[in-house]
Amino acid sequence: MDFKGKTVYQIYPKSFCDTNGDGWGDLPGIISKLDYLKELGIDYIWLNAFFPSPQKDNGYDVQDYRSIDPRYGTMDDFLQLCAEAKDRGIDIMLDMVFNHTSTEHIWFKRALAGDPKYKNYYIWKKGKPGHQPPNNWQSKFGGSAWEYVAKYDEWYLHLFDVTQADLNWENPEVRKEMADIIRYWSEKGVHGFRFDVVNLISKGSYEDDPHHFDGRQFYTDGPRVHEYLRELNERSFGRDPQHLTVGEMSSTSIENCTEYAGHASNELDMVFSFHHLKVDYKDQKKWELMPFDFMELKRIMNEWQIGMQEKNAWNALFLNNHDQPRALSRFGDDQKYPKESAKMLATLIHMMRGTPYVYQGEELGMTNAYFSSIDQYRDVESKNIYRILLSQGRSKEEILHILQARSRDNSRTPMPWNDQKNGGFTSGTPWLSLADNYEKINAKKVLKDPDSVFAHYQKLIALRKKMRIIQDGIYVPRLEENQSVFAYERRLGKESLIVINNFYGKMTEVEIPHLHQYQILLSNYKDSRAEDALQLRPYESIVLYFKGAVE
Ligand code: TEU
Ligand code: CA
Repeated sequence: MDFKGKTVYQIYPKSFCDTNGDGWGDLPGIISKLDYLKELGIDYIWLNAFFPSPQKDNGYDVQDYRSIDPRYGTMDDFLQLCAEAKDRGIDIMLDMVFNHTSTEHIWFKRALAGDPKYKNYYIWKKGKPGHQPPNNWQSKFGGSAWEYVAKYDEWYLHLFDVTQADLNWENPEVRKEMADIIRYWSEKGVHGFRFDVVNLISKGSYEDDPHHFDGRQFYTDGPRVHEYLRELNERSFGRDPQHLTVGEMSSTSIENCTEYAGHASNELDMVFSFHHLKVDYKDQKKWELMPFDFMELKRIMNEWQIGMQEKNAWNALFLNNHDQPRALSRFGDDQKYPKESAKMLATLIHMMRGTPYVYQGEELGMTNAYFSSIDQYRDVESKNIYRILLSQGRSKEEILHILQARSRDNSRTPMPWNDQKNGGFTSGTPWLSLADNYEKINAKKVLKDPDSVFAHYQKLIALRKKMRIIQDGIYVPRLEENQSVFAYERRLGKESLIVINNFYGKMTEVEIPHLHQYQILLSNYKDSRAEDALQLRPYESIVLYFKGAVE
C-alpha cells in the first residue's frame, strides 16, 4: 500500500474523551472527536491497547485479544468508529501486545491449573540453588524478570510487570494463535496493526548477563525474530493488500530494522526505534537526569535516516508517545517559547523521510504534568521506581523531581478540550488528573487561533500529502557540526527542500549557499527570510524549497 503521504495520529483511549462520566475515555468519545481529527488532516488512528485487562500496565496486560474492555465500549461501538472514521478517510490501527499476556489471561490461568498445553504457551525455567531465579535478568519495570511458582518449583519469565508473562514463541501453537487473532480483526475490517515490543519475542539463551545489566542482549532482536515476523506476515496481514504495520523495537539496531522494515523483506512496513529518545539519560539510565545532548540527538537521527534509506527501509517518525514525557518539555522550552519550540519540533519530524506519528495533545502543545505528589501518579513503572529509589536512600523530593521529567504519566494526562472543569474531558473524576495548564492549552482555544501549534500541524500534514519530495526525497544531513541547529535537505530530481531548525532560545547565524534562490514553504515566525546568511531567532524553524538545479 502506498502510505508515504500519510500521517498517523495516536490515541490513548483512556485519556482522550469520556462520554459517560466514569472518568475513562471511551470509544463513543473518540467518535465524537472524529471531525476534529479530520480537520487536523490525519489518515490513520492508532488506538493504544483497549482489550479487557486488569490494567496493571494500562491495558498492556491483555486478558482477551478478541474483545474490548467494556469500560471503553462495545464491539458495536468499535465497528461504528471504524465506519465513521472511514467516512472521513481515516483508517484504524490496533495495538497487538504479543510478547506477553496478562496473568489473568485464560491461557495463563490454565497453565497454572496444570494444563501442559497452556503451560507451554509461556516460558518456565528451574531456579538456581538457594531459591534463586534462573538468571540475573531484570524486568523493564524494576526487579527480577522471573517469578516463582511453587506448584511447579519453576519460574516464569516476565520482561515487564510480574502480571505480564512472556509468551513462548518457540511453541508453534502460540504463533498460530497470534496469526488467528490478526485475522479475526482483519475480518472486522481492520487493516492497520502496531506490534508492541515485537523485537523481544525470540529469546536466545537464558544466560546471566555478564555485565549485570538487565539481560537485554539475550532476547533483543533474538535469533528467530525475523523468521517469526515473516511467518506472521504470510499467515495474516500480508494477505491484505491494504495492510499497514509498524513494530515497536526496543533497544534495536539499524541493521535489524533494515530487515524488519525493509522494502522487500516481508516483515513489517515500518519501525519505531528509541535511541534518539535516550539522549537525556545519564549513563544510559532512565532515572538519572541530565540535559539532553543535542549533538547526540542529531547524530542518532541522521544515522537512522541514512541507515534506513540506504537499504530502502522505512522509519516511523516520532518524538512523543504514551511512554515518553512530552517532547515540548524535554527538547523545547515550554515556558518561554512554547509555541515556537512546539512548531520547531513538529517540523523537524514531519519533513523527514518516514511516516510521522502525532501523539494526542502534541498538536495542542501539551506539556509534562509536573505533578507534585506521588499520589497523583498512576503508572506501574513510576510507582515501582519510586519505591526502589526510596529504598536506595534517595529523598522524596528528589524522586518527585525525577518523575516530573521522566514518568510516562506525563504523556497520559487527559486531553483538554476546553477551559471548563477537567478540560471538558469528563464530567466525573478523571482516572488521572489533567495537567493544570489546561485553561491555557486546550483544543477549543487552538481551533480559534490561525497561528496555533494545531494550525502548524495541519500545514505539515497537508504538505506531506501534496509534495512528493517529502514522501520520496532522499535525506541529506546539513550543518552536521553546528552546535545549535538541526538542518537537513531532501532531494528529488531537480527539487530541493531544506529544513533548518534552531534548537535553542538564543539567536544564531548559519550560512547555506544559494539559499536566496529558495522560497519559504513554512516557518514558525511570520517574517522569516531566505538568505544565504541566516539570522535564526529563538527556536526558529524554516522549510525552504527550490525547483531547478542549483548552479
Ligand atoms: O513499551 C515498551 C518499552 O520498552 C517502553 O517504551 C517502556 O515504556 C519503557 O521501557 C519503560 O521504561 C511497550 C508499550 O508501549 C508500553 O506502554 C508497555 O508498558 C510495554 O510495552 C509493555 O507492554
Ligand atoms: Ca467513559
